[in-house]
Amino acid sequence: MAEIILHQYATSPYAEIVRTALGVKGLSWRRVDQPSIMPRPFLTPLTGGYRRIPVMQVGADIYCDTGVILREIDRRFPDPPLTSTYATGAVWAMRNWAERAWFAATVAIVFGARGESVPQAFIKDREALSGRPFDLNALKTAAPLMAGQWRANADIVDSQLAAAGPFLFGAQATAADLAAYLNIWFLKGGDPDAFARLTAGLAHLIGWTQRISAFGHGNPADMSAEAAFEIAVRATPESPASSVGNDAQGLTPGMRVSVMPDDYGRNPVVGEVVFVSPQEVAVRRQADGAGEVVVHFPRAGFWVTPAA
Ligand SMILES: N[C@@H](CCC(=O)N[C@@H](CS)C(=O)NCC(=O)O)C(=O)O
Repeated sequence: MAEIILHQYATSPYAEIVRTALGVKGLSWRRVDQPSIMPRPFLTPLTGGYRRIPVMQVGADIYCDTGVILREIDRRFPDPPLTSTYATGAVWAMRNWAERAWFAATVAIVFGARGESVPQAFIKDREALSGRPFDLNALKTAAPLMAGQWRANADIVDSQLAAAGPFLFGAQATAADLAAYLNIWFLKGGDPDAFARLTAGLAHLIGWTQRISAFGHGNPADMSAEAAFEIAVRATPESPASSVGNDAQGLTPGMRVSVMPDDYGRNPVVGEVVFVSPQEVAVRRQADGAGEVVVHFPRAGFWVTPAA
């Protein structure tokens, strides 16, 4: 089986979700360090324009967003599972909440605390990504309000752990645990004082944090971006599974569509649908210099529109 290649950078909190998933599974994988700002000349041609991190590559199949990456890792390596037999839907719902609603509070606190030390090039890059100015004063004003939000969200996790622990849905870590941990990892690294203050007294959450970090990252081996690109050049995309019918938007294989995130970094990726289900859409496209690739996206949080 082709190996897992993760395009990432060390300080990316979303990449930490995937690195930890690979740790939960005890997998060997290839780590490609990408710059934390654009350009990414050996990655963008493979995604077709999607610009966020992490991106997972398996041969000529490219997976964008942790939503589809976690599902795909679980499909390929089901043991131990990243879902729970009695709460599968709740696992994914909690994942979506943790990586969006809760993370918005985490980002505001961290950048409010560290804004002055953020390099100009990074600020310019993220302004282009979000389409909004990086307003340090607004972040500083928001930080105390967001502290209340952060604690409310952490308390949800703590109470769920008290009821169902040692992990959020029982004996094993799921996608929900990993996405919730994103907020812990980023706040702890970005503003340790706020982390100590906002987790004080949440004994279940603190114990759980240690259990998750103990999973580690599996066995990564470094690979250059050029070498990963060469792998895509030589590989053929895997044959897609059969699509699930009755799509909400009437999508079927063969349609030409454009896919983009609905929140930020709305760079459209255009291709021909090869697989569609309520949770995934995959499109075939010609990658500049790498031939045919198939790019996979989650449905939740992504817009699919007809393309010319
Ligand atoms: N919902 C996405 C969010 C990914 C995301 O926002 N990643 C950040 C880095 S942690 C990013 O891409 N920032 C801009 C960049 O690195 O280009 C996911 O789950 O993968």
